[in-house]
Amino acid sequence: MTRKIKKENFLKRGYTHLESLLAPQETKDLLTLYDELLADKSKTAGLRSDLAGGGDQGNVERITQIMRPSIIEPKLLAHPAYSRALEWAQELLGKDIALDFDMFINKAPHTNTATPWHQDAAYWINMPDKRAVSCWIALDQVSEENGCMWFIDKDPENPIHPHQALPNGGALYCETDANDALSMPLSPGGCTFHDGFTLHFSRGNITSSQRRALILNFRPESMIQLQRSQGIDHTGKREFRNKNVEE
Ligand SMILES: O=C(O)CCC(=O)C(=O)O
Repeated sequence: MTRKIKKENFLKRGYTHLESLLAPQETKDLLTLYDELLADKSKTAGLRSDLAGGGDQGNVERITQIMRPSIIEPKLLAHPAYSRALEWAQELLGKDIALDFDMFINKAPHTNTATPWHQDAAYWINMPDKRAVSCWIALDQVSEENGCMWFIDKDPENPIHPHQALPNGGALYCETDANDALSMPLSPGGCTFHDGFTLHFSRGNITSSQRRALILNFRPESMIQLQRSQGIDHTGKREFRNKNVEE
């Protein structure tokens, strides 16, 4: 698939993928930084939680989320994942696109916990410029068995669904018909790109290894500034912030 077709797919369906954003050695280098933070609960405290809910109550983390890991480990920002994903994000949405935030999401072995269907825009304030793209980079081989991403084609008639939060500060979720959802297995270093309004989900990890992903979220620089002026820097607690989109 050419770059042009990937862009057309992204704009029409709300998602696309690359077999290889990163070379094998680049993926290994990134994993070294990733694993250090994943193992360090004290360094990541405050930015770390369980998307499944309940991680801060002494339970085993099932879906570990670390927000803004590059605040703790600035070396991440120099990794080619960031510059290459930005180049793609600008190609998909325009030259004014910049990095808003990064995050790690890991599904630990045998935790069998799905990330429920949701739209990322539900987490964000309602912004006048709605362009946004998340680059989800696989650091392991990802399959339906360990939690690869699934997508539903974007519906321009129904931009945002009502969302609710899982108990104990867990992920946001919404009701949807997932019959036409498509799974996106990837090799390490491959990635998907999805729009902020695209419905997505991943199954639980039923394998004996980790399912590690780095996620980079991009949007117009002016919208990043708007969020920061309202104190939104993606380090705080999860909330359904975009209730007014349909009004
Ligand atoms: O990694 C996952 O399971 C979910 C990722 C996700 O929801 C996202 O990147 O927006």
